Amino acid sequence: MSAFKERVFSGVQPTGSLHLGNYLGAIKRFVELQSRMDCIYCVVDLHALTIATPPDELRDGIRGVTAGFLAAGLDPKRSIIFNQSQVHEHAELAWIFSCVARVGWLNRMTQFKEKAGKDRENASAGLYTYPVLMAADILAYKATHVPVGEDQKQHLELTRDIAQKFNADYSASIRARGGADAFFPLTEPLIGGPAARVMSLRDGSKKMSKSDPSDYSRINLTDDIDMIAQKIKKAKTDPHPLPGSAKELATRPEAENLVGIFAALCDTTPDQVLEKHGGAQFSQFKSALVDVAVEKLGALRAEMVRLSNAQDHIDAVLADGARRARAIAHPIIAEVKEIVGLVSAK
Ligand code: AQP
Repeated sequence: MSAFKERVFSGVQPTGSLHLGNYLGAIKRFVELQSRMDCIYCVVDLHALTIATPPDELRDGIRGVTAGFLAAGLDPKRSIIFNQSQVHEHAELAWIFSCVARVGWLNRMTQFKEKAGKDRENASAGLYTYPVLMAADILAYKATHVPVGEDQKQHLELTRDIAQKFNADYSASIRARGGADAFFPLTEPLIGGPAARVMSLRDGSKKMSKSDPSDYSRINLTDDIDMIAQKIKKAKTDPHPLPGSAKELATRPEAENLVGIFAALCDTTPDQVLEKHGGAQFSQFKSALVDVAVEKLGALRAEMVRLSNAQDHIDAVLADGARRARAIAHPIIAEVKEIVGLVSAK
């Protein structure tokens, strides 16, 4: 049995508008977890600074993601909901971790390569060290479980590497304090289900993403019914009818994506979707998918719109969450400082 108390942590960047990939791959699963575990959900606004964002857009984005959390069903009484920059322990631990992580580890991060593109020399240093801050976000709470989409798997592995190296480098200091051998847990990623990687509606080989220049590549959680219907109807497909089993989707990325989205929205499996829709032409299947998407996302969108006029409420939720988050992170970081040999006022 692990010596660590089970605790969930995850974050979402306030860049651009939330989309179906963020919802099915992450936020919907946050909601499922809050009834069985202690959960901390963070709007990771410091991460958003890694790519230049106009200040007003960033402020709106922070409140917009918070509204998305609440509209999706996160309960601020049960879960801790806050924005990262209100808890300075994240940035403090990130610095200590940047002295634990190796440059060679960061050089292997594929997300940096994808986001920096060809102009790597001109990317911000923050974009390069982003996964170190992410490790600090998680370990500032000694979180044991992190629900994320598949794109974050490599960053979670780096978090485990940092925890392991910290535990090993400072093992004598950790033991001298009379605690367990390991100070940080080796956090488990919670990745899975039919929507662990929702793909672009325009190209089944690319993940659905906020930064895709084509708005038709994604369904935004703020899209209205007509827009959702239009985007699904225009989604790229192939000329064949749907097969009878999920195994037969392996070479058909666009079909696999739409079936996966259907399954995730209905809390079922791709095989069960195909039991009902196998043999259907895409025009028929897309109509059924529009009905499901509108039914499942309509109420969420309406609540997001309502909350967009409730800025004081959103800010109060974030302030209360930050206070509760700090109460957990502060003693952990104070102990880290002692372990590494920093002197603090008593
Ligand atoms: N397409 C996706 N399918 C499944 N899960 C996804 N996530 C993101 N895209 C998909 C998951 O959503 C959570 C929050 O993501 P984020 O905003 O923190 O970071 P991101 O991966 O950078 O999101 P985007 O939309 O792809 O933004 P850009 O375009 O800026 O790169 C994470 O758990 C992520 O796995």
